[in-house]
Amino acid sequence: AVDLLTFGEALVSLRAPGPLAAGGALTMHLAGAESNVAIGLARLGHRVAWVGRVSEDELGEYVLRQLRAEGVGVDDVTRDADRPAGLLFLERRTADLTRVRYHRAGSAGSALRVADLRRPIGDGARVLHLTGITPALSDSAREATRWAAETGSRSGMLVSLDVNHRSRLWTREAARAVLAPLAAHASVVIASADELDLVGEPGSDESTAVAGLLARGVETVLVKLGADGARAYTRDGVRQVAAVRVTAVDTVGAGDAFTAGYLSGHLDGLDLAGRLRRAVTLGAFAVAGHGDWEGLPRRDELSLLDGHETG
Ligand code: CKP
Ligand code: MG
Repeated sequence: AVDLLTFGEALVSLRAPGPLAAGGALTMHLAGAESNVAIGLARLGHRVAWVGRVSEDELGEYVLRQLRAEGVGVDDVTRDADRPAGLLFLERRTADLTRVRYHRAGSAGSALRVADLRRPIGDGARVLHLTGITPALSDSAREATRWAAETGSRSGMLVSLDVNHRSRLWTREAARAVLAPLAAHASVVIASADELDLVGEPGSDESTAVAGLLARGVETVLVKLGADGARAYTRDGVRQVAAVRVTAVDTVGAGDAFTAGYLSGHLDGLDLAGRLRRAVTLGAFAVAGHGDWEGLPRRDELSLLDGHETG
């Protein structure tokens, strides 16, 4: 069994240097929150598998090549001959202001279904990582995510859920109706501060939302605060960690890097402080480089930012 299993939609991201409407050369990248997490862990030497549906054409081939090149297992990926690759056009205006346009409705990735997950989930994994993006893609992807969360937690995997609300895919109300029940199957819930009420009661503040999650059996709630670091809540209380200070050039992918760092620390048996330190370290690498995951460290590079102050 692998260390970490994750599934979702990997996208072909076309990045513009400035406003999309101004044209210019687009560069091609692999995107997708779950594949970002998978790559982050694979770079650190963990055994990782990603599952999803990719198009039968050269764009699907590109997605698989990138994942293989990063050491992510793709044995259970399904090639979908009937549907196109999901695309994302991204224009970056400042380091932390990006606009995305999806062309993913009806894509191969959105056709994910329970049958695609039976074998890999049956094979087991120490950690099963899900995001709130996948259930927004289609009815079958929503059912697949629900099934995976339930089956994974029942069979003793550590289930982690990154809320990752995408307002271009669904409303907060629609997301809450799906994600709040999903969170009850998770051991680790990861959210930015403005996403917390999507896994709790509408309008609930941080402490109420966290208390609700802990009462429903979640062990750790991680609240990402961007340049301010993160807070981790457990039954034992709350612990705050500062971000590692770097010059940010591109914040997309920071959340996925944070998640990869936290889960890597878990797999290595680190205590909460060590897991959080690795999480903010990977977050810093992600924002310091361009692209969602290209700048993420290999294991021998983890200490590169050690001299950088936090706070
Ligand atoms: O929350 P993050 O900035 O870490 O996530 C970025 C990813 O999957 C990006 O790769 C994009 O493709 C997406 O989130 C998405 O579907 O929006
Ligand atoms: Mg995110």
